[in-house]
Amino acid sequence: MVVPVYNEGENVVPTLRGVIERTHTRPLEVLVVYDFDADTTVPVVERLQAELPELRLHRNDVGRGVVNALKSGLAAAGAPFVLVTMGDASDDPGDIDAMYALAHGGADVVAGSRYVKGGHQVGGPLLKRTMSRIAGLSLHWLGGLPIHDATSNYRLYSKRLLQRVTIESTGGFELGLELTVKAYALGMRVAEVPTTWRDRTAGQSRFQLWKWLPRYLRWYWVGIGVRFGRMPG
Ligand SMILES: Nc1nc2c(ncn2[C@@H]2O[C@H](COP(=O)(O)OP(=O)(O)O)[C@@H](O)[C@H]2O)c(=O)[nH]1
Ligand SMILES: [Mg+2]
Repeated sequence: MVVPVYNEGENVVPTLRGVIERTHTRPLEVLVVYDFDADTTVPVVERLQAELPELRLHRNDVGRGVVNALKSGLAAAGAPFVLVTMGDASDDPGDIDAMYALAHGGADVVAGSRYVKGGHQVGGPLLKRTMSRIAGLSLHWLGGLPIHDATSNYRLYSKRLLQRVTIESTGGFELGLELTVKAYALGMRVAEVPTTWRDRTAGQSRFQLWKWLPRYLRWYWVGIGVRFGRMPG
């Protein structure tokens, strides 16, 4: 598992306990990916390691920012399947076993999906939520993507996929959309599990909607184009 963190401090504790205690897949390695040594999450994780040996601290060596943290973590992960989950307790760890079962059954991307029956999104800015929902549902109904939520970053990837594609994302969380669209374009299996995403209750979101929107749109149009025979450039 790869968990990006930016000054989460104690906030990260329920996430890390949750992903380790509520999943049954073993062996398990959880990489907590931070950008700089003074990050407040680091001492908290060091303390928790005594109790949860699955935890590893991984210093992002690609460059600051969440997309670099994710790239660094995905490259460092040695397992055949890698789950990305947020460090602010926004993802429900109770869904991981079901996601893993689908990946084990052959899916190369398993998305935690907020926009299907049984899935929910609680809190967060209205505009971001609305755009994310429209993107997910239109990629499904127009683009033929087999899942309904294209933009969540609560996703499980096969190492097979990660080794086959080169990550081009440079902004932020458009990475999840990029990998999903590329898997779809390559004819690899993309599956979903309903999930509930909850906005953080402590700390601040670092999501940059306007700055990252053009990068999301790039992958959005590639995804829509797959059905009409255009491959990602
Ligand atoms: N390493 C690293 N992690 C980050 C950075 N920005 C955000 N994160 C982490 O990514 C996760 C989700 O970030 P957040 O800002 O809450 O985005 P939101 O949930 O979309 O509002 C949290 O675990 C953050 O700590 C960053 O610049 N570097
Ligand atoms: Mg958040």
